[in-house]
Amino acid sequence: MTLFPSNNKITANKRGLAAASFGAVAAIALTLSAPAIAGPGGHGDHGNMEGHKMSAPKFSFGEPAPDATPDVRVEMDALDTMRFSPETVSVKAGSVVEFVVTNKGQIPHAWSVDTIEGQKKHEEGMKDMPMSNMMGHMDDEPNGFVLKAGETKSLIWKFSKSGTLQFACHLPGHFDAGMHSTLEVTGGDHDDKGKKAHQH
Ligand SMILES: [Cu+2]
Repeated sequence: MTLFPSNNKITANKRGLAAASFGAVAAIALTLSAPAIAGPGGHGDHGNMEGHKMSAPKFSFGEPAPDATPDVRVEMDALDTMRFSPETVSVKAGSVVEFVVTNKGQIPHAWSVDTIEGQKKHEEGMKDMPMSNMMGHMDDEPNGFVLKAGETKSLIWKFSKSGTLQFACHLPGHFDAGMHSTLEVTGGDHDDKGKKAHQH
C-alpha cells in the first residue's frame, strides 16, 4: 500500500543527514559556552545587581519610559562645585521628560530623581556602602545613574502627578555639600491652574 517507496527512502536519508549536522552544531555550541559558564564565578557583585533588578522599586511620582517619545528635553550639568545646573527645573504632570545630564566636572558625580523623602533615605543607605559597590548600585537604579568626568547620560521618565521632587548626587559627601536641587512637577488632574502657570 505504500505509494512512493523511493521518495520515502530519500526523505529518510535527508533526515539522517540533518540529524548528523545538527549534532555537530550542538557540540560546537556546547564547547563555546563552556568558558562562559566557568567565567563569572569570581564576581559576587553581579549576583546582587541581578537581585536588585528583580525587585524593581515602584515610584509614587511616575515611572521610567525608555521607549516613549519625550514631550520635553531638560539638559542639566553636574558641577564640581557640588551643584546641578539649573538648580530648579519645572515640568508638567503627565508629560514624558528626557533628562540629559552632563558631568562638567573632573570627578565622578551621580544624578537621580526621587521624592525628597526618597532621596534622604537613599543618602542614608549610602553612608556605609564601599565606593566600588556604590557606583554599580547607582548605575543599576531605574531613576538615575553615575557619571564619570565629562560623561553624558540620559533618562526618560513619565511623571504621573504634580509635586515637589528632588535631583541628588549620592557620591560621598556630595549630598551634604548641597548637591541636590528641586524639580517642580506642576499641573495634573487636581491642579488645572498649574498647567497654565508660567515656568520661573
Ligand atoms: Cu556629586
